[in-house]
Amino acid sequence: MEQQRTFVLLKPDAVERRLVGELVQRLEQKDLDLVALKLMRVDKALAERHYAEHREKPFFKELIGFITRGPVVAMVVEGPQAITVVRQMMGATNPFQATAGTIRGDLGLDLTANLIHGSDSPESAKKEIERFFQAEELIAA
Ligand SMILES: Nc1nc2c(ncn2[C@@H]2O[C@H](COP(=O)(O)OP(=O)(O)O)[C@@H](O)[C@H]2O)c(=O)[nH]1
Ligand SMILES: [Mg+2]
Repeated sequence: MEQQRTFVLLKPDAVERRLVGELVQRLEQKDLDLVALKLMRVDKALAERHYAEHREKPFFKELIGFITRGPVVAMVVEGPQAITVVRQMMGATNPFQATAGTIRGDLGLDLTANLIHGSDSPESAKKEIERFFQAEELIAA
C-alpha cells in the first residue's frame, strides 16, 4: 500500500468540547503515525487561503468566523492510503448524513462546526502541509 501523508485540522469546536484526546486517540488506534502536531490559531488570511475553494459559497463568512474563533490542533498524519483512510474516519461533511462509527457520525450535530478537516487529495495534502508547517517541523515518523 502506498504510504501517504495527510493534513488534519481539529477545528475550534473539537478543542472547546475537550475532544482533542478522543480524536487523536481514534487516529492512533487506527495505527496511523503522527508526523507533526501543534496547537495554534488560524488567522483570517490563513483561513481564507485554506478555504479558498469555498469563497463563493453562502456559508463562507460563517466558516471563516468559525475556524478563526479559537485554537485548533494542526497535524500531519502518515500511513498506508492515509488520505482516504482519514476521510473515511471523518465521515460525511453533513453530520446528519455521517454514519455511526465515523467521527462526525458519532460526535457532531452541526454542519459548520463538524470537528475535523482532512485533506481530500494528494495535491491538497501537499499544499495544506506546506501551508501549516515548516519543513523542520515535520519529523520523519
Ligand atoms: N454552514 C455550512 N457549512 C458548510 C456547508 N458545507 C460545508 N461547510 C463547512 O465547510 C467545510 C468545508 O466544506 P467541504 O470541503 O465541502 O467539506 P469537508 O471536506 O468534508 O470538510 C465543512 O467541513 C464545513 O465546516 C454548508 O452547506 N453550510
Ligand atoms: Mg473539503
